[in-house]
Amino acid sequence: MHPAPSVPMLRSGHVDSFARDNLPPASAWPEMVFTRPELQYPERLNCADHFVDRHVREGRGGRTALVGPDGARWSYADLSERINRICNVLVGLHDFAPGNRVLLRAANTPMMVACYFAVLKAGGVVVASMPLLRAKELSFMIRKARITHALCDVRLMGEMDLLGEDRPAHVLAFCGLEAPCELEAEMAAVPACFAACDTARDDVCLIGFTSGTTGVPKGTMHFHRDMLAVCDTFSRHVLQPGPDDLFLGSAPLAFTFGLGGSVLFPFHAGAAGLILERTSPADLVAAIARFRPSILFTAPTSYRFMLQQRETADLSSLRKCVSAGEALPRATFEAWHAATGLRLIDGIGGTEMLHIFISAAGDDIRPGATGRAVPGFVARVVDDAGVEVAPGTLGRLAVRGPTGCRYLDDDRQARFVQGGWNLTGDTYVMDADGYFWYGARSDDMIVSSGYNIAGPEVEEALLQHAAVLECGVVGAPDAERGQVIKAYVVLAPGFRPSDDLTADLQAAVRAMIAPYKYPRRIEYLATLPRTETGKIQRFRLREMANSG
Ligand code: 3UK
Repeated sequence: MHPAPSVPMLRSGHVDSFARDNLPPASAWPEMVFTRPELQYPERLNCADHFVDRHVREGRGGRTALVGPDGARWSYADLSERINRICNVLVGLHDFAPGNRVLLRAANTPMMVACYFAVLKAGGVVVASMPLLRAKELSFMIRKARITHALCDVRLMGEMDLLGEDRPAHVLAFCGLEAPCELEAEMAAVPACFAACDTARDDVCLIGFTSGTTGVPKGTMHFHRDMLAVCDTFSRHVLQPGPDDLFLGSAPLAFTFGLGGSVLFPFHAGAAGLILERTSPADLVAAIARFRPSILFTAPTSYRFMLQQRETADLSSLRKCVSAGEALPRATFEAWHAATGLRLIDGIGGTEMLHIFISAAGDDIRPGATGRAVPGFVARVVDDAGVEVAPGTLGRLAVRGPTGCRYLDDDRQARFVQGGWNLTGDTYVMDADGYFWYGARSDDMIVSSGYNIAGPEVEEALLQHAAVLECGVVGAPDAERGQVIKAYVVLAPGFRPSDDLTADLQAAVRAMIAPYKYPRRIEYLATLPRTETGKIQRFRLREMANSG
C-alpha cells in the first residue's frame, strides 16, 4: 500500500530552487500528520520571525534570549538587531539569494546563534557542521548541498583554507565577542533593519547531516514549519517550559538535539538559552552552579559522569532534565533521582525526525521505558513485513507525525521510509499501555546460540555494579555459538581490572537477567569510543571484538 501523495507544495520564497528540486518525490515521503490544532501553521512562514522577532513585536524585546559563557546577556532585541545586520551583509554585500545554502562552522556561541537565524530570516538553508569536522568531511557536505556561502568562527578558519576548489565562493569569518573580524566589521556598516524573506511553511530551511557511522552522511531536509512543530509537540506537551526558564544543553547546534534544547525550545517559550562552548560533564557542573539554569539537555553518559561529582556539585537550580541520544539505563535514572530528586525525562529523537517523538515526563514516567508517543506523533512496533505486532512483542519501531524523513538526493530514503512510516532502525517493545521499551539498534542485536540479545540490556545490568562507570556490549565471533557476548567496561575510580572482578561482574549479571545473556568475555578500557554526539561507537567495539 502506498501513502497518499502529500499536499501540493506551496509557492516557494526561494529564488535558488536547489533544495526543493532535490527533495524526494512525494511518493517516497512518510505520511505527514497535522491533525492537532497547534500544528496548523500559516502558509507563509519564516521561522526566524516566530522565534525572535515575534517577541520584540509583542513587547518582550528586553527579555534575555541568550546568555554567553562570560555571562554576557543578549536580549531578544539585541539578537534581532544582530540577525538583521548579518542578513544585510549577506544580501547586500555577498550576493546571497534566498534558497542558497550557508555552511555554519562554530562551536556553540551567541554569534553562532545569530548567524543561524540570519540565514533562516534571509530565506537561506542552514547547513551547520560539527566543529571537529575536517576539510575532507566539509568538502563532502559542500558538494552534496552545493554550498555557496560559509560563516565561520575565526578559530576554525584553518580547515576552510584547506578546501581548495571546494571552498565556497563567499567565506566570512566572525569572532563573536573579541576584536571584530570581517563579519562584525561589515555588520557595523549596514542597516539594523531587515524584512524577513517571504518563505512558505514548506520551504527547506535546514539540511542536517547525519553523523555517518554507517556509510556516507545523509542530508536530512527540514522546513520552516518543522522547526515550530518540534516545539509544539515534545516541548509544549512533555517538557512544558515557561518564559522564566534558562536552558542549558551540551550538544553542538549542528546536532538537532542541541538545536532544540539550546535554542528552539527556549525561544518558542520566550525563555533564554545558556550557550556554552565547552560542555564536558565537569564544565556542565561548573556552569550549573554559576548560571543556575533550570532545564538541562544532555546524553545519558554525561549524566553518569556528572554523578561522579554529586558530593560537591550544586545542581539545585535544575527543575527538568532531558536525556536523549542513547538509551537511558535505569541505573542512571535512579542515581540521578537519588542525587537531585528529579526524574530524568528520557526521549528518543533522531536527525531525520528533527527531534524527540517518544517521551514522558513527571508522573507519566515509567522508569526503564522511553515513554509514549509524543502528542502529534503516532508510533508502533512492526515486523519485517511492516505489519504491526501485538503489544509485548519485539519488533521495529515505526513513527509518523508532523516531521519526517526527506533525504537530500539519496537512495537510502526507501530504507528509512517504508509504507508511509519512518523506520528509525531501532528495535522496541510496546506494552499494553502504549509505553515503548528500548531493545537495541536493529543492527546491534546479538544472536548467540540462537538467542536474540539486546546489548543495552546487558549494559544496564552491568551498570548496576558499583565498579562499572560505563560499558558497551557487542557480539564477538565464536565458532560454537555464532556470537558470544563481549563487554567492554570502563571502571569507576578506585577499581582495578582483575580475574576476580570479571567473575564478580559475570555473576552479578547472571543474577539480574537471564543467565544466557551474561558477558562471557569482559575487557577493560580506559574510555569507550564515542561519536561527537555522545553515542557509543559499537561498530568500533565490534571491530575490536572481531580482531581480538
Ligand atoms: C538513538 C535513542 C534510545 C536511536 C537525537 C534527540 O540522537 C538523536 O539523533 P541521531 O540521528 O540518532 C538517532 C538514534 O539514536 N537514540 C536517540 N535517543 C534515544 N535510543 N533511547 C533514546 N532516548 O537509535 C535513534 O534512532 O544522532 C535525539 C533529539 C534529536 C536528535 N537528533
